[in-house]
Formats: sequence, structure tokens, C-alpha cells
Amino acid sequence: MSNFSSKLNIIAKNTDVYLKRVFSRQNNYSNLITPMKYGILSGGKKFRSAIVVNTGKIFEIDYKKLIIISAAVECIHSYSLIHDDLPAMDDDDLRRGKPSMHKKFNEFIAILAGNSLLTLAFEILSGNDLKIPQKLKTELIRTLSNYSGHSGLAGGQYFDLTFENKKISRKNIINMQTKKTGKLFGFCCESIAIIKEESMNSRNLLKDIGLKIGLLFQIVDDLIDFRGDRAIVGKPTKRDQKKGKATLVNLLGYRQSLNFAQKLKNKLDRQIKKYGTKAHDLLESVEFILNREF
Ligand code: GRG
Repeated sequence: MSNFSSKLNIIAKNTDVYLKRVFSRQNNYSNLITPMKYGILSGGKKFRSAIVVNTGKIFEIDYKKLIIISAAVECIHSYSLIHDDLPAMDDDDLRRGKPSMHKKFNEFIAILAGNSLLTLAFEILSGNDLKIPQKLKTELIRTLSNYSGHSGLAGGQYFDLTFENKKISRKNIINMQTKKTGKLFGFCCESIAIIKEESMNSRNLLKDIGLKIGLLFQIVDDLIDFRGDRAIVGKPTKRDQKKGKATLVNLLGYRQSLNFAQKLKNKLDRQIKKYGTKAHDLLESVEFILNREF
């Protein structure tokens, strides 16, 4: 296993340990806890957590705080995947090599468990475990709510679904993917500037790095869908073409999209290197995106 993969696994484990603690304190009589745990604890790379942790390293933020913020981000991410797999959206039966939530349980459970993970994110950020001033918590929550809703994840998903089987320009595809996938990564980096009370300029630079990381992640996801191995990816591949998804791969072809991704990565490298040696792990995270197989 590569050095980065083992570091990623440690971050994933630490995020899961914290999430298990959060679940152990929830109302045990709730029938939604089991599906919620299935949605967030049964696999997944926890790559967004790695972006929080590795951006936090640049600013020497306490690890425990980073894991709590990561846990909140992973709740939003898992909710989005659960809803994305529903028949009304992408209608996928497999996720992370296992039955997707509505196949394992049923549709209403998938909707409710997804909703509950969404709200759990804000419970985590507003709770007493996160030891930062109240005004910074409020800013974290305000930013994450904004990026999760109509101008972020949900808005991007709206475009993703309405763009199916239409000829969509490269600019509009990039805008859709920046919202759908980029905004949550934007938060991963920007959250560090928020808790460090950085200037607006520094905050925007970090947000921009996150948005680019998210866009790169999504383009590579589309490349994997085109070329990937079903057994490694953990879900059927070549689905985007069948569904008529608006992706760069479907618009420009594999080679040109790979070139685009490589150029985006080079831009990111230059931006991240400005933070010096403490940015080593964030640079490695970006390297991982382009080399990943799942
Ligand atoms: C807002 C109702 C509502 C739904 C949200 C935004 C959204 C719908 C769904 C996004 C789902 C999706 C396919 C996003 C693309 C991002 C992406 C590449 C997801 C896969 O992320 P990984 O590879 O997943 O990090 P793991 O399994 O490792 O957690």
C-alpha cells in the first residue's frame, strides 16, 4: 500500500471512530440509526476528510478539531450518495460494492436516513465536542448549509439530472460539476481558513483550491466510469454514457478529458506549493486523485 493510502486509511479510521461515538450518544430507539450507519460507516475512502486534515496541517490545526469537521462533511457526502442512488435520481443498485441504501432497506428509509445524515452534520458542528468560539461555529454552519443547498450540491444535482441526453457546453458542465462535487471540497479547505480567522483573501484562495480539487475529483470519477474495472470501482461502470450524462468525457472524449484533468492538476500543484513544506500531504492528496482506480 502506498504511503498516501495508508495515511488516508488512518484518517478514515479516525473519522469513523468519532462518528461511532456520535452514534453511541444518539437515541437508541431510533430505527434510522442502523441505515444511517450503513450509509456512512460501510466503506468509502473518506477522501474529503483527508482534504480537511491535510489542509488543516498547513495551518497547524489541532487534529481532533479536524476530525470533527471531517465527520460533518462525510455526513453530507453520504447523504448525497444515498439520495443520488434513488430511483428518482440516478437509480443505482450498487454503492461501494454493496447494495445501495434503498436496495438494502427501502426507498423511504433511504430518504429519511439521508435527511438524518444531512441534519447530523449540523448537530456535529454545533455540538460541544468542537471547541472553537461560537461565532466561528456559526460561520462554518452557514457556509456548509449554503454549499449543500440550491447553490451547491442540490443545485448541481438539479443540473446533472436535467442535462441528461442534452448537448451541454463545456462551460455548463464545469459549472454543474463545480456545484455538485466541488462545493463540498471547497468547504473542506475553506473551513480551515474560517477556524483560523484568516483574511477574506486567504479564505477565497483556499476555497478556490477546494473547488478545483472537487472538479478534478469529479472529472477523474467520470474517466473511471468510462475506463474503470467494475470489480475495483465497486459499482457498474460505463453508466454515464448509457444514461446520457453531461460529462467532459462524453463531450470531449477520454484523451482530451485526461489532458484537461492533467492541466487542472498542474494548476493546483502550483497554487498549493505556495504554502511551502507543510502542504506536502495536500499535494499528495491531489496526486492521489489522478492515480486512483476507484
Ligand atoms: C442534494 C438531494 C440531493 C442530493 C445530492 C450532490 C448529489 C445529490 C449527489 C452527488 C452524488 C455524486 C455522484 C457526486 C459525485 C461525487 C462523487 C465523485 C462521489 C463519489 O465520491 P467518493 O469516490 O465516494 O469519494 P466514497 O465511496 O469513497 O465515499
